[in-house]
Amino acid sequence: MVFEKETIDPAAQEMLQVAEEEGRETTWDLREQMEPQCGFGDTGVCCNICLQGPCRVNPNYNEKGNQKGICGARDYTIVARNLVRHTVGGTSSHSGHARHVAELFREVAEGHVDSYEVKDKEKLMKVADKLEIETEDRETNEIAKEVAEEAIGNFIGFHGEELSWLEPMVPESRYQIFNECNIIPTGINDAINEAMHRTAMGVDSDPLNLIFGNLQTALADFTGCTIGTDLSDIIFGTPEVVESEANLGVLDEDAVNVIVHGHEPVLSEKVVAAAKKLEDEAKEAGAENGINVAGICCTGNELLMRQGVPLATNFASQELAIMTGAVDAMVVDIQCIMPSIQSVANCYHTEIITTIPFSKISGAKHIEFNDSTADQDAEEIVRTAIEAYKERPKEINIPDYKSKLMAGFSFEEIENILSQVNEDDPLSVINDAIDEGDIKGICLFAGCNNTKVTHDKNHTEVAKGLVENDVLCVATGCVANALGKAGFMLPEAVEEYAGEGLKRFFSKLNEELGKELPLIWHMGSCVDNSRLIEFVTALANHKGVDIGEYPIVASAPEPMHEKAVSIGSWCVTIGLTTHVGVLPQITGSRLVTEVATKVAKDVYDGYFILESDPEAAVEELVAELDERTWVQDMKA
Ligand code: MSK
Repeated sequence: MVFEKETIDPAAQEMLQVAEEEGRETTWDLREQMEPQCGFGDTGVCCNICLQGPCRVNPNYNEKGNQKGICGARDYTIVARNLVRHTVGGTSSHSGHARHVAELFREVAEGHVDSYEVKDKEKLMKVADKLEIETEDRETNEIAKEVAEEAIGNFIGFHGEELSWLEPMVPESRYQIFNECNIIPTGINDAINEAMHRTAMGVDSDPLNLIFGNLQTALADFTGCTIGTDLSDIIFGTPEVVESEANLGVLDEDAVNVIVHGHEPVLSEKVVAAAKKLEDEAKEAGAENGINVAGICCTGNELLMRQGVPLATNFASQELAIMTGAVDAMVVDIQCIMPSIQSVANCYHTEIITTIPFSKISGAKHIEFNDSTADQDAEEIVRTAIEAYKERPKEINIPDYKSKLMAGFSFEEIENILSQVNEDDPLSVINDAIDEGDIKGICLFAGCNNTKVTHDKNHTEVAKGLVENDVLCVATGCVANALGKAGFMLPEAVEEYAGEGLKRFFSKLNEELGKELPLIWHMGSCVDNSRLIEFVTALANHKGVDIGEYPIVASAPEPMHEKAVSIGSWCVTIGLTTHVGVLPQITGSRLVTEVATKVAKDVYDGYFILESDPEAAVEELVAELDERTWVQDMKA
């Protein structure tokens, strides 16, 4: 098959053929031109922090080459500092997203904007309870105001006090570990600030101290993710099971196709509403089927989870969506948007529309999106797409590939499903299945695509291996998109891929429910990894153990973004052994690598499995789940 080295997605393969025939450059061409990549950078031993750099050190002490930077920094200092700065990038991304939602929520609570509202009062009460905010005999808006102030306070810090949103999210025993290691942040912005400071030239050079600093920043990242998820649910609704479709075949030749791409639901929810409102204008422009909104990356996941909007594709294949010639506008906000999409769009009629003042692309149209004028801004965006549609050339290439999928597995929805099976003790449905051996444990799939490996291949192979070994899998981000495209988020996939134990689990569950659940549960966007922690904390508390003793692992088979580094770091800190399928840039320091892959286990129970071979990764993940169950059995 052609382009099988680049991708296993048949729609992407077909579009790569089109790209070749039309002489278009893709991210895979750019990767090829970039080879060989710098070995120093690839292993994390290039330091560019001060203006004396770049300093590149040779970590192999038996070979020739500089073993210290100009200031005397050794490999372990350089690698640890670079790691912290990756986590800072991830933390500022997630928390920037979350802070926008928090500021919008405060505006809503104070009655300053009317385009948004408190949609999910139940979730507001749940979050208020979690934060120990009084809810009895109080107006919704009073409670919302206090929750909003608490959220903003978690960003700016409470004058040395610990983050209030973090403690209730993990078991008491885990919080105690954070405390003992002195890694509880006092504010998300404080953590980012301190991490940048400690990694500046001439500050922290102790690799272990830097690694603890990394974990502190990662916990700030986790807190930001949780705030983002909680407040988005309050404003836009907590997801419930929905059915939809995924892959480029969701584009509709006879509709104005609007792709929303990036991360925040604040904009994309309004684009969906505007698209519904302006259907007739699209039809008048000649689009028989009106307006078709589809998503890429986590904006797509947010809309899929709450509205059933289809997924066009995931990170690596974003350019290929434009090359179909059927995308009239690609509306972007923040994160994971390749600058190359504008060069690709230049060859088509597609309008690339940026919306956030600090996130522009040269050559793209900028329509600023403001919370206070959200409806009007979204309508302007959709009208721009309708205008572009009128210029759409006749020849388009929409690959005939799409898969049905089910999504919407928020923790609340999972609880709701389990309570239909056991009203008094819903979590026992999962914990009993683990005790009886039907389920070996749980795996969270998270993360992106990375052109260092074949697009979507690691995702699907690790998933196949785990479900075959009776692991209950949930997924977020671009891996969720990949697994959706490949048909894993359907009930039929249980019969096709699950091991005998997992099949028994689903058959009992489905029988009690009177409906069928998909094999892998879509939990949402990158920030929604927090949903899994809420789920596993509830399960661990129910079982009376810490997360580090619970059979739970995580896997990022194709990580790309700095956000994947911060998520991986907090997963390990919270006690999840975490597989990474593309080697992170830490292997230049033996010390840092050993801490990540071995020593971390002694402190946090979780550690990193760095393994690019999917089969070997499955073996290690399954062995970890087995070990946790075995230790529990021994204790019992
Ligand atoms: S979008 S961070 S490529 S998962 Fe959240 Fe996908 Fe990774 Fe971006």
